[in-house]
Amino acid sequence: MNEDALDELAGVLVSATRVAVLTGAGISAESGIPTFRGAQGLWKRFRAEELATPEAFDRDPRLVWEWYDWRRRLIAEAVPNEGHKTLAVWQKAFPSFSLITQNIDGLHGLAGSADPIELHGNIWKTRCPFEGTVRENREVPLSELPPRCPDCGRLLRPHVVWFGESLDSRILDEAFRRCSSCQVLFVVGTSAVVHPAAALPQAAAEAGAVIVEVNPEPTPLSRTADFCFREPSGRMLSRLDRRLEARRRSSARRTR
Ligand code: BJW
Repeated sequence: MNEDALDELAGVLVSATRVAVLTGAGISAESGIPTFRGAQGLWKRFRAEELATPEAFDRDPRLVWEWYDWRRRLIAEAVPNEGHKTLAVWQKAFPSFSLITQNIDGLHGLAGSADPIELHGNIWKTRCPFEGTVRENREVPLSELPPRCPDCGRLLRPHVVWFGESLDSRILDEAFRRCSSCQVLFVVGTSAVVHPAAALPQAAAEAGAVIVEVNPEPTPLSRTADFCFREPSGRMLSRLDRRLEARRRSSARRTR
């Protein structure tokens, strides 16, 4: 399945020094976490505007927190898959490696990736909207719904980015910087429709990076990607890693 393309890509990677990866919900699908769009996606069962906007939270914070509490339970039972694990290994395999994720599930960190750039926040953190304090909270299920700030007693919110909210500008600038300076950008398991994250591959392409899409389904990015692998990311990334290792071993033998 696409063996020639896999080989060609391994050849590109063997001499690459700056590699970046943008991940989306699809990379966690093989860990049992539902994606947002598509036939089985969360947005088929739930309305985004009732759960993932600041207006929804102002209207009914309890409902929004119940939804996040349910998702925290699902995520707490999940473990990183081959895709997360391969990317954690790649952190040490390239002189410069950047992992940028739209996911809030924390599975990249659990797999061993150090400091992934989390564009949309993290479900295991709460934020006091009044004081701005961000705290880790791993309680499953939450004992208080909706939870309150231990300092000021007002309602806490999940530390995530909802529709209509701006992303943290320092985090977003860093993501654009990494994408604009990499040689190869992997775009893994994202429908590539949510902005501004969806603009990152464009920035990388304009700066001359090789764009690699890993997604069983086509996306708006597919037309411009240099490589498209239509398979689950856990399988594809571990296959590519084995191919890359084989290449590295054979070039090490040749230089001995
Ligand atoms: C597999 C697989 C396997 C399956 N292996 N793959 C410019 C143009 C148009 C609109 C806008 C724009 N700028 C801003 C907007 C508005 C909006 C937006 O982009 N809307 C679009 C939907 C049209 N953006 C915003 O509001 C952003 N804010 C912002 O820009 O502020 C300034 C501003 C505001 C308003 C107007 C203008 C400017 C904020 C976006 C925040 C997104 N938040 C969410 C929820 C986070 C918290 C939570 O999880 O509860 O983030 S929404 C949801 O979508 C979540 C995800 O991170 C994000 C992206 O989804 P993702 O990861 O791509 O998942 P899916 O499900 O879409 O795709 C999964 C893919 O995996 C599929 O393709 C499958 O095929 C694949 N797959 N199995 C590999 N095994």
